[in-house]
Amino acid sequence: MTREHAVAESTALTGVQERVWDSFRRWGYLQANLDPLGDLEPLPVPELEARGADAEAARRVYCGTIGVEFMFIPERERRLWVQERMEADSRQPDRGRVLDLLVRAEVFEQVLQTRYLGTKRYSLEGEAALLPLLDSILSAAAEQGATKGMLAMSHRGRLNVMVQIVGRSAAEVFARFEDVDPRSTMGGGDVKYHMGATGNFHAANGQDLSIHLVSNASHLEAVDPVLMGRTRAKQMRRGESGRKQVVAIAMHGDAAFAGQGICAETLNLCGVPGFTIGGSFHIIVNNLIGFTTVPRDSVSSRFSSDLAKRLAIPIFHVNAEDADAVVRVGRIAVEYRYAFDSPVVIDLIGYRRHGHSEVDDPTITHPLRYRKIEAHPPMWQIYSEKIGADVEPMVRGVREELDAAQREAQEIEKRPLMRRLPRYWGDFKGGKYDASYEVDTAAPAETIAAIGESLVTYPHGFHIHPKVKKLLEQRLEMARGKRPIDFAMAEALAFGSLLLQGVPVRLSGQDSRRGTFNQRHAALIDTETEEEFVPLEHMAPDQAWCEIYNSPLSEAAVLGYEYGFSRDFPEALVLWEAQFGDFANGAQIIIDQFIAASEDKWNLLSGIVLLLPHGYEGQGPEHSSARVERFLQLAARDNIQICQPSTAAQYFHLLRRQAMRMWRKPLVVFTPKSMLRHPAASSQLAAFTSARFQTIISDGADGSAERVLLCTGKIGHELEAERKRRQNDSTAIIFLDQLYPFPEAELAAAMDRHTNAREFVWVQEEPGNMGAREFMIPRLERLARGRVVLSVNRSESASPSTGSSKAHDMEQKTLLTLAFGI
Ligand SMILES: Cc1ncc(C[n+]2csc(CCOP(=O)(O)OP(=O)(O)O)c2C)c(N)n1
Repeated sequence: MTREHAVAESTALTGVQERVWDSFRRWGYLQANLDPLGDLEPLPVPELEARGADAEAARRVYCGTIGVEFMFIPERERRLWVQERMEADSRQPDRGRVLDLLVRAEVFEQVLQTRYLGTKRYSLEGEAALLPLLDSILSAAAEQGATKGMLAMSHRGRLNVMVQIVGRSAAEVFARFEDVDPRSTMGGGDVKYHMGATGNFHAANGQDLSIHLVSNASHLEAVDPVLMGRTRAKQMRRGESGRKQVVAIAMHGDAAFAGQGICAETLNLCGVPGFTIGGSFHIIVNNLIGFTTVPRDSVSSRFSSDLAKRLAIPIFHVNAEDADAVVRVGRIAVEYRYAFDSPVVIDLIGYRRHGHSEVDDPTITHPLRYRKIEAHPPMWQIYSEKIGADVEPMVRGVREELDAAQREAQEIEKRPLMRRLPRYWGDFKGGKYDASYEVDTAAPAETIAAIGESLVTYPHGFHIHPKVKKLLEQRLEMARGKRPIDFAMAEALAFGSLLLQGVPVRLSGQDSRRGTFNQRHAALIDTETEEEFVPLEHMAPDQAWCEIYNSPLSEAAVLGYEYGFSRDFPEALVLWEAQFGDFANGAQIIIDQFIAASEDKWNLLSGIVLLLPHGYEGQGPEHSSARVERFLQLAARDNIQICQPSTAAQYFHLLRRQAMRMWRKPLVVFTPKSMLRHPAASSQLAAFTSARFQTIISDGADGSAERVLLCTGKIGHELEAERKRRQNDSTAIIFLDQLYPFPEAELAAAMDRHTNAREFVWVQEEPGNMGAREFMIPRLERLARGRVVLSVNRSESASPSTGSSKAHDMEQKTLLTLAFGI
């Protein structure tokens, strides 16, 4: 039956027949034959008890080896689309190609098993159909205009995918089992089944797709948003046709997909304009087990894929042992994605032939299932019997090929599987900081004035909010040097000047367009129409692109996404803003596993900027601290930059420095809240038109001070005010605007200039077990050359701050009193 035929027929169905078909369309997947081992039993569904020709026909379509969930999609057009595809005859795939991949998948694992017994490889056996599925998706995508596939997956089957899909040679992968010279990776690097890889995939139509398999952290699913952000960046680089050209395929474990919240967060990005990539493919490599835990204990519903039902996207369950069906589903998924710009989920249900890894014995926990698995033939055998192919010569051929590759592996150089970074990374550097990277970040006064004009310009007839109008008028005065420049204006000037220089800017965060503290106003809103206008997008015809988005209320997925974006747009200033820095720990995995460690593990750089509002202002334990201490603990070998600019001009230079230096390192910025508009933190125009970012700001350099207070951020301004109040002229204050890389030489010189000083006092708002104290004290002791080093801080505490604003005020007063030595 052709599709047209089916549709024509279905329009002629009677009401009763229509109801029968409808029941199967809606519930058929619950009785589909999805599990090769038969453990996933059909669910009794009264609606499917109908008998008769229509019921039988519908049962054949919807209760075979494909079960599809799509009737919950609100758009009728989409439901009909899936229905038509399902009810049409399927075309037979290239079975020779499918068999070849099935054989390659399993023989590859067997060769690894015999040659490297006792090593973990996370075999794909039992899910070998993943390869024909990927082949089907990539081949169909090539027909639709795709030129690049971005893949992300965890451990299971990764080595296999690297060879059969990414196109790396088996010898290269084997070489990693031969182990490397340990001196080349001491303290760094990563295990072989997490490394990224690039290569080429030969699609069935003869076209080559470039493939990139994203480097993976062990933390399951954390790579998902990174994949999406990277895909968006690569799409943007290709312009209009980018979405057509670059497709993302995320592979998930069944236990991980159900359990890890980041999957939900990432899926939720798919339709949001600032984050969409025109639909991603999500394959659940579903072996119905996670380590030793069966679905009963890892998911509260029947399918691990149920999470995806929060979105209006189709979910295809398919029995991995019916490779023809698997290939068909892959093709339908691609056509759906290209028709509707929508993600698609494919739940590939198979089994896991060995233990979690090959050194793990699964019969201890699941003796019955594993007895069944042991007696179960491999997929290629089942498929070759089904299609009547003489497979033995093929198996022999592949084995000989792999044996030769294994011999070659002992000889070849152990290079990373990334051929080389894309050309756009050519000019950028990682590694240790070098002063030669510094650039002049000042902007001419005319440029500042011109940006100021642009920032306050909006279309004729635009109804501006009176409060915003006033703010814009003030901004114009700031740009003309008639009033000190505050933090928000400094940021707009940094963005504006970079855009005019051709540096793109992308910022996302919760409520970032207006700004949590009503400070940014990146988008002006017409009070009559709610139309939006972003002045930074309209400064000059040849300016770079500017994207400032309100993000969904997620930290992990959004930061992961922006980190991913920064990986493929090194020339752009890419920023993620936390609503309050306190919430950044919702993205701790991304910070620990990617931002802090990716250069060390994978030699991959990023210039991502984290804007983390920080400061003790009596707003309670979760609106005070961005956890300075955590970032400092992550800092080593110049892997990240940790800064707290104390003035607006410092912020301006810091942002410009980040984009203009060729050194690409993540930058963590503790940004102000109450200081946003505070005169003490505002700067004169001259500080923008000259100078650059200063790692420390030191006063009292005449050497007369007896006591030197060292601090970072807001408390420094409070110390200055207190000093003034006390008319104290024997105390100097040094602000550390950069905590890491630690500005040792500058600080040592500043401290040495205080020849009369007897005490150096580290002053922080945070409790003693938090903040920069533990990082600073040993360093200050070294630089103090025998003079006394003290610290003033809140008492050690389990939570960052008090919940009482009055108690906060008292504590703050005490800090200031102690700082001045009473
Ligand atoms: C966030 C996180 N928690 C725990 C682990 C440890 N771990 C590694 S694999 C695994 C089981 C994963 O099961 P599943 O997602 O079904 O994938 P499979 O290994 O079966 O392919 C676990 C718990 C981890 N890597 N990451």
